[in-house]
Amino acid sequence: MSVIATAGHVDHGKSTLVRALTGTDPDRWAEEKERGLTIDLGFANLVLDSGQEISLIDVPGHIRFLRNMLAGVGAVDGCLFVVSAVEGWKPQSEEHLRILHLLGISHGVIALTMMDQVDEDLLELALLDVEEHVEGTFLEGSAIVPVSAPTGTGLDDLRAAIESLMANIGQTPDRDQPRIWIDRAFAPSGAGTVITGTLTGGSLAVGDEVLALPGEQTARIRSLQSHHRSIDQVGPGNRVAVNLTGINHGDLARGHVLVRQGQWHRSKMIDAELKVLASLSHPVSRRGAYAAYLGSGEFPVKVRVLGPDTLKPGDQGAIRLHFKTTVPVLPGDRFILRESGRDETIGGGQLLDIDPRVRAADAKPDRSVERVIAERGWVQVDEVLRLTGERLEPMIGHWVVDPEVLQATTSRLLSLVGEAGPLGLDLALLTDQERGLAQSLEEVEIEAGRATIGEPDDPLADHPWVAALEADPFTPPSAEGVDRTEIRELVRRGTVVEQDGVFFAQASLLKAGKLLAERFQTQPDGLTVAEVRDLLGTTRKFVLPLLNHFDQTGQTRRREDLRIAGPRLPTPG
Ligand SMILES: Nc1nc2c(ncn2[C@@H]2O[C@H](COP(=O)(O)OP(=O)(O)OP(=O)(O)O)[C@@H](O)[C@H]2O)c(=O)[nH]1
Ligand SMILES: [Mg+2]
Repeated sequence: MSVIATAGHVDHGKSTLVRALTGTDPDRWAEEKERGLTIDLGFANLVLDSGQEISLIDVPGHIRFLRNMLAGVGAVDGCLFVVSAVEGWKPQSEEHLRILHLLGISHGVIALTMMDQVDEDLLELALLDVEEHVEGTFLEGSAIVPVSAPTGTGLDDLRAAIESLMANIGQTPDRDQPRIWIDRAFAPSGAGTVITGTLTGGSLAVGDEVLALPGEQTARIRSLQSHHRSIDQVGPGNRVAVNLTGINHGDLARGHVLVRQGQWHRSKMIDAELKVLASLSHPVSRRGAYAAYLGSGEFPVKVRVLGPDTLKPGDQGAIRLHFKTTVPVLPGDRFILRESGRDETIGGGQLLDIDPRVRAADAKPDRSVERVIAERGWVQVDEVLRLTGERLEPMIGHWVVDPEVLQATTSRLLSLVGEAGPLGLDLALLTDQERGLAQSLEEVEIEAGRATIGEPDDPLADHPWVAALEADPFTPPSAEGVDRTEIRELVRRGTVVEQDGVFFAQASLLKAGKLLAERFQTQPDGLTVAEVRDLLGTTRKFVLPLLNHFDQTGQTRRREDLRIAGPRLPTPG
């Protein structure tokens, strides 16, 4: 489903056309205004021949109600542009067209109304007049359909033109980030609080909790209506009436917003692109009282031109907007800028950076997600969604990180863990980001909440020569054929011990020590070399260097021909 707004000069027949097309008379709102309803915007459903149903928003054409017109066109997919064949192109035809263009609307059909009031020649002139005025705009090439509301002439053609227009309008994107700019809030008797607006960005369902902004109040959806039918759930791109519990209708108004909790950044300062109307008679500077029109809202703002001091008519540049209240927005949202004092439309464009970090003098706003990440270093993906509308895959934990910052954090973390030594670094001392990073780095090992630099793969682990030494512990094989550097390293580490040209595995020496200790328990006065040789089942060739080693390391002591236990002898067994 889609939403289309009328546009055009006052009294050119917009409301009459809506009534003729839909059977709904926008005038009936007048009566409802007496009961506290607004009548500035009218709403009607148009059922096309295909059965497709679209919502029509009827806007006022009078310049005095331009702000209501702006509230009506903030979230529409296309326009039904109305020009009277009697009066032709008028100032509000021009202004409405400019506004629709600045809002990024790119689809429309043109109805040339009151064809019953002109002859064929005048109708032809009016048609050429319109064609000329829309040249170079998004309406160039759009269908121009002459109609007469009272006689019904042309209405079928107009419906057909709207039908083919709808075929060109894409689906409203569903980012699971619903937002409704409220255009009406009221309290029908016995029904609590009801708001209406156009839902974009995602779906809402009965029972959902919503957040009302700027009041920051939560409420629950009691029921939903679209096209006057009750529904359980509604998708983006639809006009909706939402019945809310837990909130007073007096706390809600046009320009307020319903969103889901946690999904939206609230901005007070926004960098935006501004296209200045070429028809403006003066440059745009920081002086002046401005109003920004966003969604259905009108917001007083201060404007600072970024870069040059002023923007000339027809220029496109960047500005920084300062709001008095916060607004839930995303880059890409469109706005119109008006100067309140002179009551004139200045221009408009799209929001670029909804949370600028760089001071105005240096700001070069764009919609780049990379810039948003680079300016922050580490950003949680939920925050990226709030700041850009982009849902990124997290790189580490819940975070995405700028490549340079990642490198810097990685080397800092590695040296911290390295300095902590074999005891390791307490993970509790790290930030959430560093902890996530520690877990993701191959070099870092984590055990019991502490991070250490893991041993690199040891080429000397499970060395076959050491295995051979251990297999024959007291008659070990020689070092023949073993790489000399490897031998040196194994000796340096203490895995292998060299004594008098004989190599023993450290494990073998420990074994010998334990056997000796055991024997000394029954023979404390000492053992001869021959007795030790027999105990270990070896020969003099090996037992002499072994005992020399034991003497040197204090495991045995020499007493004449005997060896007795030394202070460093291992415990038996
Ligand atoms: N004869 C004739 N009269 C029309 C036609 N369309 C509108 N009118 C009359 O023109 C007058 C203005 O029509 P509206 O529909 O109120 O005009 P509008 O564009 O909605 O005006 P605003 O909402 O104030 O901008 C009304 O008296 C209508 O009856 C038409 O096709 N033929
Ligand atoms: Mg009207």
